[in-house]
Amino acid sequence: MSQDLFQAPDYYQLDELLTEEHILVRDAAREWVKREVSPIIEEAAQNAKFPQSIISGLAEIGAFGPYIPEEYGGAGLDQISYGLIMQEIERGDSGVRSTASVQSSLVMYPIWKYGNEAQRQKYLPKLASGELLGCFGLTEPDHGSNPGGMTTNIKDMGDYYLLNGAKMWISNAPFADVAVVWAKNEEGRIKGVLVERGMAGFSTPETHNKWSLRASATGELIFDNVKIPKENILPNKDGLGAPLGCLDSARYGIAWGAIGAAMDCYDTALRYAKQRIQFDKPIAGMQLQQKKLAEMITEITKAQLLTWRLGVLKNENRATTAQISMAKRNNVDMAIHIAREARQILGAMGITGEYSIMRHMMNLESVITYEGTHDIHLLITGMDITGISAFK
Ligand code: TGC
Ligand code: FAD
Repeated sequence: MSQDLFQAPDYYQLDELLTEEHILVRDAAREWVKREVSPIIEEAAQNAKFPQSIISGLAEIGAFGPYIPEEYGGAGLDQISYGLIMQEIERGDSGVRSTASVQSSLVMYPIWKYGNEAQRQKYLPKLASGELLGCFGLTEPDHGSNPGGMTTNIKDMGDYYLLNGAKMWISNAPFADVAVVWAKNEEGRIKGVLVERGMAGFSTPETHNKWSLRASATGELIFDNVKIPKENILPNKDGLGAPLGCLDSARYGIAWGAIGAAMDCYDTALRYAKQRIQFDKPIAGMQLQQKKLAEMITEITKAQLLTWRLGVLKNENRATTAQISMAKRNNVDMAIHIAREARQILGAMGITGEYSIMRHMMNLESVITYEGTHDIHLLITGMDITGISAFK
């Protein structure tokens, strides 16, 4: 990839809405991405290889459990800082942000919120430092948008549970040390189960041939009569609301992350358009290209405002699931449109790995599908404003 010359757009001077701490945290993540992610990410994506070397750096910038209390190894930051870290990481690559999202919101969050003190002490500090990596198993081969239909199950055997079933499309699965797995008990109630690598009957085959999120490892979780010690069940919440509560936190991070990908595409296209001469003048001077660039910065600015406000509500514990859905849906859609327009501004160069745009565009095809598809988030808004569910 060519040198990372990224300059973050801030058209409405939104930095003035941030605290000194927010800016410090954001700038540390921004510098780290420039130094450690940009130089290696294109090759990692081309080779479909997760760059393990960045794990310790992610931990150092506080990307593993930004809002988890410091007593458990987290960074003890607020929700806007968490969002800004996700924005900066996804500016580098959505797959790297995926690793951080899963670790923080889908593994550390449920252990912190639904686990007991022994589980928190055992796992959280090691997850925060990157010594342990985690994954989150909700989706199954036959249950994607409808996780409530899951068939993965636990059976009480007296001294232990027996876990059977399979999960699919699981980020970080191939190398995760611990999996937070959602399974039904004999009463049909969904429970959180902590499954550790090495347990007999547990395997994590990698999913190959992806054109998207190539720098993130995706895999299956297969449970064939896995003996689960009783102390590995999350005791403090069950039902579908438990995994959906984790998704609220991860979707919030994705809303911020998508802005990062969009900012990178816009910034790259703007710089290219100013330098690329056709018909004896920079293409940035052509009305059609200005329309694209002007619409991009407008959409980025609207998303920045929406998401900052959501962060304020989240800090006050007032952000609703439907508000988070709206931001995830809007921002990912905004980013994917910007990636497509930016790609066109670069002409043929836009399809190469010399620039980040095509990689962002392909990554965003996963981001618009995972953590609830574009359609599902629209239906969540529809249900919220009408009071009628259109899912079933
Ligand atoms: P429904 O009847 O609406 O709800 C069931 C129960 O859950 C409660 N609830 C929530 N609780 C907490 N937080 C939320 N966000 C909640 N949403 C709903 C609800 O109140 C109810 O509670 P109770 O006590 O009455 O039982 O459920 P439904 O079966 O109709 O489905 C609703 C639907 C479709 C919105 C939901 O299932 C959904 O969001 N589907 C999308 C699935 C999804 O997002 N999967 C993501 C998998 S993880 C992933 O993709 C990680 S990628 C990570 C990365 O790499 O970055
Ligand atoms: P389906 O649910 O089969 O949907 C197919 C289409 O039907 C979609 O367009 C959808 O919008 C539409 N549709 C479905 N239901 C309705 C409805 N009621 N009304 C209208 N339209 C509907 N999952 C995890 O648990 N953990 C992970 O770490 C994880 N990581 C992922 C990483 C990647 C790279 C990808 C691609 C996926 C990952 N997922 C993960 C899975 C992801 O959450 C699911 O793919 C997603 O929830 C959609 O499920 P599905 O693919 O089975 O699509």
